[in-house]
Amino acid sequence: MSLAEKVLQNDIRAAARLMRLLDDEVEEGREELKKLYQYTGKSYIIGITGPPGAGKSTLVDQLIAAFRKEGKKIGVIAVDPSSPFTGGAILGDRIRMQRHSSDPEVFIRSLASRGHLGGLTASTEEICLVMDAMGKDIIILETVGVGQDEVEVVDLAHTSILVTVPGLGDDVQAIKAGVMEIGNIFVVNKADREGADRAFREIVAMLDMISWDGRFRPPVIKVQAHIGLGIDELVEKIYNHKKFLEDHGLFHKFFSKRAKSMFEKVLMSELGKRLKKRILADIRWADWERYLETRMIDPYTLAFNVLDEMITINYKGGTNEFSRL
Ligand SMILES: Nc1nc2c(ncn2[C@@H]2O[C@H](COP(=O)(O)OP(=O)(O)O)[C@@H](O)[C@H]2O)c(=O)[nH]1
Ligand SMILES: [Mg+2]
Repeated sequence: MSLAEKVLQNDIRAAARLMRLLDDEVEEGREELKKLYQYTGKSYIIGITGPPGAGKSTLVDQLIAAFRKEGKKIGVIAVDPSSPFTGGAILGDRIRMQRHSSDPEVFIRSLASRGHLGGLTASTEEICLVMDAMGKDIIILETVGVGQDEVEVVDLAHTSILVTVPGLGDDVQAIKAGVMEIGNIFVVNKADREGADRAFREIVAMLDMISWDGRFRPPVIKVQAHIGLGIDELVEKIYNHKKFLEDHGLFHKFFSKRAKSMFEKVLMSELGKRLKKRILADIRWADWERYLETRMIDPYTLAFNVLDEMITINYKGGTNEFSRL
C-alpha cells in the first residue's frame, strides 16, 4: 500500500512520515501528495496568530477539547520560530496540548519555522493538505506573528483569529498599523489581567473606523484561555464566520483560490529552476565569455538575447530534449 493510501485511511504513522518528507522537500513526498490532492478541499482551516506567550497554544488546547466534544476530527499545525538554544517554544506547544496526545482523532504537528522568523514554513500548506486528506474536519494553524506575518496565515485559513493580551502596548499598536482588516475574530486573552477592558475597547474603536458594508465585521471577545473561560463564545464566533463564508459562496472559493496560487507558485519556481539549469548547461558559455572579455557585446544585451532565445524554446518535461516551438 502506498503512503498516500495509508494516509487516506487515517494511518497516523504514514501521515507523520509523509509530512517529514514534505518538510525535507524530498521528491517522494510530492509524488504522494499528488495522489492525495483530489481528496482534499474539505477541511475547515482556522488560523490563530499573535505574539509569543499570548496564550495561543493554551487557546488551541481548549478549542481542541471543545471541537472534540462535537465529535470533530482535528489537525493542529503549530509553527514556532526555532530557538537555537532549546527549541523551547515547540516543547511549550507539546506540553500545552498534552492531554490530547493519546486521542487518535487529534493529530498535532509542530514545525520550527526556518527562513523567515515567525512565519509559515514552506511546507505548512502541504501539511495542511495531508491533514485534509486524512479527513480532519478542522485544521488549526498556530503561528507567531505581529504585523506582516499574519497576512500569510490569513491566506491559508478560512477564519483568522488574532490574539492579543493586555499591557502589550506596542503590540496593540502593531494591530492598529494595518492588520485590522485581515482578522476575522479578535481575542483579548488573559482577560484576568489588568488592562483587558482597555485593550478590548481599543480594538472595538479601531474596527468602528472601518466600513464593513457587505463584509464580515470581526467580533472582539475577552477570553481566559488557561481556565477555559470564553471558549464557548469563541467557538460560536468561529461558526458565525464559517456560516458567513458559506452563505456568500466563499468557502469553496477559498480552495479554488488556494489551488490557483499553489499552481502559480510551483510553476514559477519550476520555471526558474529549469531555465537556470538549461542556461548553465549551455555549450556556448565559452563564446559568451569571449564576447564579454573583448567587449564585443555588453552584458545587458547578451543577457537579454540569451533569455529571449531560451523563452522561445519548449522544454519537454522529464527529458533533456529541447525543441523550437
Ligand atoms: N493569566 C493568564 N495566563 C494565561 C492565560 N492563557 C494562557 N496563559 C499562560 O500564558 C503562558 C503562555 O501560554 P502559551 O499558550 O504557551 O502561549 P503561546 O506562546 O502564545 O502559544 C502559559 O504559561 C499559559 O498558562 C490566561 O488567560 N490568563
Ligand atoms: Mg505556542
